[in-house]
Amino acid sequence: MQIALKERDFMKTNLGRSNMNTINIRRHPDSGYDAWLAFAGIDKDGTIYSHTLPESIYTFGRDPLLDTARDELKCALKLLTGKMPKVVDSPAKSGSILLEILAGPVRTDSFVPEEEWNKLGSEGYIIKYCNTASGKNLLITAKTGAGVLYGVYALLRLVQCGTLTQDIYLLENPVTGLRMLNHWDNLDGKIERGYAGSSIFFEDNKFIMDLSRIRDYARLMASIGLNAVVMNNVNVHKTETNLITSAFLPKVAKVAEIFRKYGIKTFLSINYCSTMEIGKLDTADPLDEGVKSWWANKAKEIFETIPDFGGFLVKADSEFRPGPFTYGRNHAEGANMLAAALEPFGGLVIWRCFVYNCTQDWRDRVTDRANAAYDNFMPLDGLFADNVLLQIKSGPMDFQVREPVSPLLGGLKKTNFVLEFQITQEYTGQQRHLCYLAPLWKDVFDFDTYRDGAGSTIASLLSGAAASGRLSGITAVANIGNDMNWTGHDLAQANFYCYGRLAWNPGLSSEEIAKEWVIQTFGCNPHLLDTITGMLLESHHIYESYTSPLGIGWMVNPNQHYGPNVDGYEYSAWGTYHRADHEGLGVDRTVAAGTGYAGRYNKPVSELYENPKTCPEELLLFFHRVLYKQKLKSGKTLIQHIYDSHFEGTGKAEQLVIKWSGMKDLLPPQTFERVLNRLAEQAKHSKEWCDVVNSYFYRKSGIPDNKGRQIY
Ligand code: GCW
Repeated sequence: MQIALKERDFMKTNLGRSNMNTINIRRHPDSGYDAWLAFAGIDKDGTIYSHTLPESIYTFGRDPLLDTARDELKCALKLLTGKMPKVVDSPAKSGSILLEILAGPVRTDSFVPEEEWNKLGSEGYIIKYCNTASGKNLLITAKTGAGVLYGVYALLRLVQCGTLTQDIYLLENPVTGLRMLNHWDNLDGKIERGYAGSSIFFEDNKFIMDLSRIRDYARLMASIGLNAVVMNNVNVHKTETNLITSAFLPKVAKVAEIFRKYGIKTFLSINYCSTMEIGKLDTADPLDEGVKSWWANKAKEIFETIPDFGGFLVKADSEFRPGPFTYGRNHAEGANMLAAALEPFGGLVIWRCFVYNCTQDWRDRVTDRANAAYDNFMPLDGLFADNVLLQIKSGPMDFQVREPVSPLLGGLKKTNFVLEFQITQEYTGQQRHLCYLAPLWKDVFDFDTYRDGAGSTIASLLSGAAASGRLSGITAVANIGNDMNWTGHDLAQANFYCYGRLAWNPGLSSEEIAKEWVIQTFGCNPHLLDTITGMLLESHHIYESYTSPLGIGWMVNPNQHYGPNVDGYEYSAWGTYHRADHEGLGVDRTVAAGTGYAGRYNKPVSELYENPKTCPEELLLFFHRVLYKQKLKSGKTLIQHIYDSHFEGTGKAEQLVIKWSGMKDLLPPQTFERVLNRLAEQAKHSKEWCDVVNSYFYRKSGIPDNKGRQIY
């Protein structure tokens, strides 16, 4: 089977290859539905890469996930090459792909020596060629069916990216055991902070009848290594509280069955007050015996219906959700009570740390929302049960375009944690603006917390936990909905994709992930590859430069969080202030004179942030109050930096439209139009941001732009 990768004619390949695979993938040419799993096919001319792939598949071992892996491979190879591979019952001849589960390196004919096998984790895989008595075969070995499945997707990625060579050797393990997506979906079908249509799980207070879309979603998740899902919103309202009752559990089980086929565990968000709302108790006190036994029985009922149920995600005592505080109990007491109920069945409690005072007086300059998660949870370090993980947002505020990394992540030493990102672009343009989030997330993974001395990056804390047998994880709020292309903005699929790739391996670069995604989604035309990759890589910086400056955040319209409103949250109760006046802006979070937040970090990070001279400039206004006339490292004054970055940002947003327009002939027409429309809206809207922010600060400061550009 000759693979030749080349500049693709998308219309031809997509339209020409429908309906011909065993797992019956729906084909929606030019709709974006197939995302990076289009396997759009490979034409004969214009080869930039060529490789001969085995034509048959042989499996060794028994596991439902091995069957999934084989079917995925068959289907993808058929789509890529036009030729259906044979499934054979022995690897007698050369030219097979061997998919094997190797429970132990004991087989005498094993192609994986013991020391290699020992390096494999439970979800890892090895891809290599091996010489059998009868010839050369391509091997994917893992300890589990899940490992083989991830190996198959990795192989397909290599094939498409042109990096599968005859001497390929790839041994990969994920950095952490729990790689999750959180959906903020409500049973009525609405998605809190969703920008791509309605829920794929629920509508009209019921489960959606047609589950095929969930299956296709599970494929997308598994293909990038994700293995856990929470299908309902962390804000668990009245109807959703019933998801753990017999009215809904059988349906949850049906969905869990679909996810299970792709190695994905199902979790539910629960209402902390369930004992009162659906039980008949008059308390939710975690130390009450009645409450404990209610949850123990509930856990039993759930696991009887879904034996591999993952556990509960809990938002408690946060943004008006109930929690243990009502009963004078702390978060450890609340979480441990649930953990005890789930423990006999292997279930987990994932307890969110997004706990802060959302009824703050804006006049109060002592209370600082940035301190809240740290101050609430650090005193409890070491008090949580082994099956509890604290879910910590990546920054101390709330998924702003720029924030420091949460000091709680590098503070806790004796508590399991899950790092939380937000893929859905609540504060980063709501999937109407292009904002590729990999660079932002890379900064988080690479951040050195100094928890155990230099080199204690977030990525290493995660891998260290995994190596020492402790639970750890990464999660993110999903950006998908029932829009045909999943994410509204076609290019926002790159955020879904890069999230999974980074949750598997945070060491990948933003650029290599972007390239992988572009090739698999749009093909490998060099101009297209360079241009789209370039657009993705510059997009976060562009968005940041025309929105809120130097880490201060917010400045958005209240509630919906789209569009500029500099004072939108300035006189509100949510604890998110920029404190601008006629002389300057920024929040003093130093230990010496401010809210003391900088001191929550380990040394030397705390010292770095404490001092405005060493504080990274992109976070300057987060940590310090700065006068408009003060000079930055660039030699510009703060006010001139604000003007310049906003004008530059909006100019670059206009360039994105031009860059995209130049690829009209290389892209499928509807995809081209959809993205063009979004980019045009972004360009227009970036000007709104630019003019509102610049005018605001011009009016506050009275200092004109030294380039004399129009400010209102
Ligand atoms: O940023 C806020 C969002 C809420 C969300 C909350 C959270 C689900 O605006 O919509 O609630 O974060 O993370 O719990």
